[in-house]
Amino acid sequence: MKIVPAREAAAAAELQLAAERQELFLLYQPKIDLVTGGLAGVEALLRWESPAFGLMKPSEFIPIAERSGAIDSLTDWGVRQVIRQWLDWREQGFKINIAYNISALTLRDVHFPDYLQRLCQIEGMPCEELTLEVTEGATQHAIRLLDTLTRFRIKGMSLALDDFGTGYSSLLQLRQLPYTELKIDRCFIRDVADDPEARLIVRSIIDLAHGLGLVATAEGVETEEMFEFLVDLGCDQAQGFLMARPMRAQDLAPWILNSQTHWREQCKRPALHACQLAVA
Ligand code: G
Ligand code: MN
Repeated sequence: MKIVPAREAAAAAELQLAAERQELFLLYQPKIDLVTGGLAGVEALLRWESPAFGLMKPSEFIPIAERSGAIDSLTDWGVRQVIRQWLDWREQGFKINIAYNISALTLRDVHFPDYLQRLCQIEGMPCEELTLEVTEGATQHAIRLLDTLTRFRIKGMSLALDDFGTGYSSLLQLRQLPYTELKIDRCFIRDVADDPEARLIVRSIIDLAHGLGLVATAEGVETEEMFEFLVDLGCDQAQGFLMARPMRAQDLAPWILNSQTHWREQCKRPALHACQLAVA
């Protein structure tokens, strides 16, 4: 028998039932298009609040769900919820691309893309409106994932490589796997305004993304300064607390209506840091 710490075993048992007990919910965080200032899409972020464990962080409960097998029911709940949410926004007059974080374990199943496509077709959501986010750690065995990832692309879904720059086999994966978007990890973005070396790295990642025909998205954009540097560096999209914290679905439409003019203005601004960039 596998020995697991008591907390993990208890959490795993609870997780298996979390979906049917309605303890799961999704928060949505906007991604801004840095050329137009418009909404590029949202990332759906899974949250679990249980009576026994309170609000447990995804960084804790996702690995437990992966080890216990509960991840399948979480993923199934998550993608169904995303599809329902897309349709709901569509009814309200918004067409919003939704990105969902997919576990490495789910990606081992080459039939998952077909399943997801069928769900989309039954409900009436175009596959093009869906982005799957994959983390680098998850993609260590690039070749094994090629089949599944290619199937998503054939169906028209987009594929984002999440937290780029923190893994070790990222460059090989970029060459071998059919990603459409590269999300620059927030640890590089954090220092982009203060540290010329961080800026150089971010600029190189953006160039790399563009060279490979990928959209470059900055994660963890928390200050105006970071935002301005990213605009100047030619980054395509930005996501972070500066624009919005992850929010409940019902808060997104008001957020769009309140802030779209502001972000359009921000992106129109002249490049304030052009001189600094030249000497960096
Ligand atoms: O690995 P991934 O990019 O999917 O992680 C998303 C997580 O990052 C979410 O849980 C979200 O709350 C958090 N997050 C989003 N924007 C910011 C930000 O600007 N700063 C920090 N520190 N965390 C953020
Ligand atoms: Mn993500």
